[in-house]
Amino acid sequence: MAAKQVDIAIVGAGFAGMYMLHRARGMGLRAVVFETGDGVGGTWYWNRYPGARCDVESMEYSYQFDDDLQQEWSWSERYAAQPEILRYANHVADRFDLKRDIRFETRVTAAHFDDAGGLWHIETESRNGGVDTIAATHLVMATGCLSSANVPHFEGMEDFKGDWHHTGRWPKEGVDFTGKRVAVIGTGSSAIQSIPVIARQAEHLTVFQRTPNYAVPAHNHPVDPEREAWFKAHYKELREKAKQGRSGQLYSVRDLPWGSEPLETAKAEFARRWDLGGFSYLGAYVDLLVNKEGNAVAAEFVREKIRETVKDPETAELLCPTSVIGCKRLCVDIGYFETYNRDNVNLVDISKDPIERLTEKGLITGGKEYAFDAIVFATGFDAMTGSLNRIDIRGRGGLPLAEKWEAGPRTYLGLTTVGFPNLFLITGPGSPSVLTNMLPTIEQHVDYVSDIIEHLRAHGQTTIEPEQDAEDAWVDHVNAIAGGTLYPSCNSWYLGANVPGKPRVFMPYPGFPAYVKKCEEIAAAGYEGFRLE
Ligand code: NA7
Repeated sequence: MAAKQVDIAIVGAGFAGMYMLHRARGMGLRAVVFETGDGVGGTWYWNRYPGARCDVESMEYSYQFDDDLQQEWSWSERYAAQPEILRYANHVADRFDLKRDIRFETRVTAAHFDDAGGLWHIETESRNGGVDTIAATHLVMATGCLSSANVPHFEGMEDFKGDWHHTGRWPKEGVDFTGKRVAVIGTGSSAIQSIPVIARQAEHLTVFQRTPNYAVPAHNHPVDPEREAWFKAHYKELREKAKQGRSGQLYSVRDLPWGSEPLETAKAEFARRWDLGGFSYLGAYVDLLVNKEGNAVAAEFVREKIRETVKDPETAELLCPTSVIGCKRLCVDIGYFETYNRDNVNLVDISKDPIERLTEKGLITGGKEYAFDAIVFATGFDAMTGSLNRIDIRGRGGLPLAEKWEAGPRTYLGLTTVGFPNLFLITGPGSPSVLTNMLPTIEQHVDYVSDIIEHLRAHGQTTIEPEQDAEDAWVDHVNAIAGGTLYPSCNSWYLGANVPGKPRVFMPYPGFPAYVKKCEEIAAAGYEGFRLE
């Protein structure tokens, strides 16, 4: 085998890329990982903004493929903060000696499938501008669902004399806001996490809100050593139990539909779950993302909490979301609404008067100029497809992936796409991905891809590609399932609605845990819906 040819090329050294590399090595494959950053961690490498934290509980947000690993690692808080998750990623990379096969500071710019040779030809560019190529039998896109920063293209961006940063591309050395007038644009999860922290440091903070968001309290606290010991003693059962839940997490989702209890009981259940904190709030009834009436009561309960918390009634009303609760990913906050009671924080509603432009001093909205020393764009990501479409990926006959997906992504199982043989998308569009706990979902996909590769080798085959019928049916199925829920009712990044010009298609598959069973059945039937050669 030539030095510039591998069995498997992996793009991205986040949790997906790292585990894929580990599995590939275990199968004796020659593998290489390309990573733009200078370290592992993916989303946790880039999202270093103040207050960045996982919204899945730390004891569940970890790998489970190695029992020694899960036994030896200790999380310090109920919800782990970014620096700790990044330390965990590095711990894993060092423990399994992964870094020697990761080419850091190397961006994959193109990947073209050669029909005749049956190989992927991959072009990379290193930070110093060096261009390189490599051929691979299998190409795994472990590029993450939230990796491509959505930086708005405001007129006058270059005129602004202060500093601006996007939360998803935060400088490694951190940003000191002491004594500064700061603007935060956006009120999604990143903003909701960073606003309380920035407010404590900055001289003044102005938040520009286009759409308010629902947030439930994290009630974060240090991990109790006794609970940790119990959890570790029962990891196997707990991990299995989590896999039966609709989001791959342990929080309880009651098997009760809305309307099965009197309204007062329902409100008491919402209050109980509010006090528990986190995503469990939406598990009060099994159908809260289907039943409009139940959803409206759950939403009103949160609005009441906002009105109770925020002292200025006008600000409180502006902070009250009106959409379906849960159709955007529910935010888990630490003191977000309370922050608006501070003297140095104010909220500007830009729902009717969008930001017109940036200026030398700050920005203009509603005909008024606001002056700042720093602007934070908490404006989210070109989710799920952004990090794929920005690479020049071409399949059979030179077809660009971005062209095939012009009207929205089309996949079979969210893992593969017709015309792109041996290309695997870890947690790709059309898979449960972001609607679940990403770590176990990543492991399920990586294990599935590994099984496919083993199967091909065992049968003397080299190529796998989905059948057109199977892909069409899967896309229809995902749309039908999503269409039967309240998810498509608001402008979320699940739908691509946050990126101007992006096709409005519900990208994740709201079908966990049935999805895993379906994958297993397909494999057991000799990879039904795939063509293996
Ligand atoms: P989100 O959830 O996409 O939030 C982005 C926010 O930025 C949201 O409030 C947007 O308002 C706002 N936004 C986006 N573009 C603009 C422009 N041009 N002008 C004003 N406001 C804008 O991203 P996050 O990073 O907070 O969270 C992403 C996920 O990471 C989250 O769901 C968790 O899973 C972790 P909009 O709502 O579109 O009106």
